[in-house]
Amino acid sequence: MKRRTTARRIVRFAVPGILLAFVTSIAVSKAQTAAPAAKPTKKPVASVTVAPPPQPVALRMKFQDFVKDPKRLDALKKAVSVMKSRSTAVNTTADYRRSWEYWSAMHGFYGPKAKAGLLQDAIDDAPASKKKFFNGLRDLTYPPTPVGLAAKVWDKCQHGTLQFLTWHRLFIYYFEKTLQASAGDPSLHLPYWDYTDPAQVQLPAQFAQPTLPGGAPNPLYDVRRRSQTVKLDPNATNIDNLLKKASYNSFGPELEQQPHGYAHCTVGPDCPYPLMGDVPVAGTDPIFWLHHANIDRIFECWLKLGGTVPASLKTIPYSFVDGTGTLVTKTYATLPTDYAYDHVTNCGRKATPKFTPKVEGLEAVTSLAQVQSFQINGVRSAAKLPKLKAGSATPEALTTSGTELVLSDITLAGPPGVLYNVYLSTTGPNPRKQYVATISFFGVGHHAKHGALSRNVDVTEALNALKGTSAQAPEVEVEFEATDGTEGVKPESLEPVLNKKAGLKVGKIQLQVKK
Ligand SMILES: [Cu+2]
Repeated sequence: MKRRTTARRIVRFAVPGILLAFVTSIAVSKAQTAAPAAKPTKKPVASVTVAPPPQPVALRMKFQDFVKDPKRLDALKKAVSVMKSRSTAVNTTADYRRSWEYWSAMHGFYGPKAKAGLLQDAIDDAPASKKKFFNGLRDLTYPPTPVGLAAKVWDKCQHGTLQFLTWHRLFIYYFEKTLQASAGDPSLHLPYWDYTDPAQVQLPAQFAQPTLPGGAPNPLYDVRRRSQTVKLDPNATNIDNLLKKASYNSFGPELEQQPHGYAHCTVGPDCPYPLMGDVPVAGTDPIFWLHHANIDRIFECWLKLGGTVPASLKTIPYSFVDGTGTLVTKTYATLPTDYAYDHVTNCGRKATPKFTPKVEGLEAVTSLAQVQSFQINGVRSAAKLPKLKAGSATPEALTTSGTELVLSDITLAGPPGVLYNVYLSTTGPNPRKQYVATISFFGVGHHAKHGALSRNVDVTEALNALKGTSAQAPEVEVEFEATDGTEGVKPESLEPVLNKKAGLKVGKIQLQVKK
């Protein structure tokens, strides 16, 4: 752990590669010259333990910086291409364990023994317009040998649990090892798609072209997306409020829902449909890995602000295969780190203050207003909240951090066919509204009887904006507007894709303030 921290600190002060190499070489040469200079002792010791020289740390870069060196992009393409070509290898070989299909299966798969069940059942459940997105997929079975290996590593993605961030950190680490081995380039590190930057919300062009300039198929391309020019909504990818969350138990699930789940469903073509919108096959789209590298980077940003991982999560063993196709088992605490992200400070659009980590459940919460059992019907619904409670908490709630909108026990009987933007708005003449969140349904599944999602969004700034110069707390509504995830979509335009039988219900809508 200590070495990791030191290495990252070096990176923070010496981001340019040459300077970094220079600093590292100084560190190494100091270590080498320090040994002979040590005072001779009268009693010679049998062996001297010399600390290993610091490992050079390579960067996981923003994609737009990564591509500035065409060699890096070529290495990524080569790795993906080699891994994809191994998907047809005999399934008992090390090559198959280093294949694209095998790595996607670690996240999830379809097949007789899969959590997701059979591919055909999912196709049968899908509306006609979504069936083509299953093209090219197949049911998988566990390779018979090495005995038990695949059962240890397949179908293991953690969604909807507190292990979401820790498991995926290890998952992309060993994926990166496989990329490096496949490209024959140990300097290759996963770039990340930083859609939190409003200038980078569009699917990177390098993933959108079916063929390479020479005419060969582009390994980064896949036809099974909402579109090849899909643009995330910059409102939905703003992580400023997310980064304020001071406890892991509220940060992790919120990050998982948004931007993580939101981006899955928007690249989609929708949830739960392949590739990105469907957990069992999401890892089949090359953009999945750059998306998850970004989620892991946001996690790192939050750790740098003061966030901490609960001790109980640090020692859970997870199994993967390494770059040679050999089983490896590690925990969050024992994961070796030979990379760093290029940007892990000032990750929000506005400066985010450092915080003291908090343990969820120990903070006193005051309810300001609540509505029980609200049905989201059609493309627009609004839940009028009772007048915000008078009392000492209210003015404080609207001016300091810690006012939250909690949407708990969100349930649904089937996929809604849309996502929902959530706004806080004033009522009466000249209503004003503020965007606060997007609800999406990644991981809810094809046979969802019960979604059991919940959201907890910091709305301090939104409420302040609605309050304006008024001394009074405004009366507010919570509005739900259907969206396909992209910016500026008219909810009414989504009537044709809306599933009227989705039965989407929010068990409780509550505005609350933490003291
Ligand atoms: Cu994901």
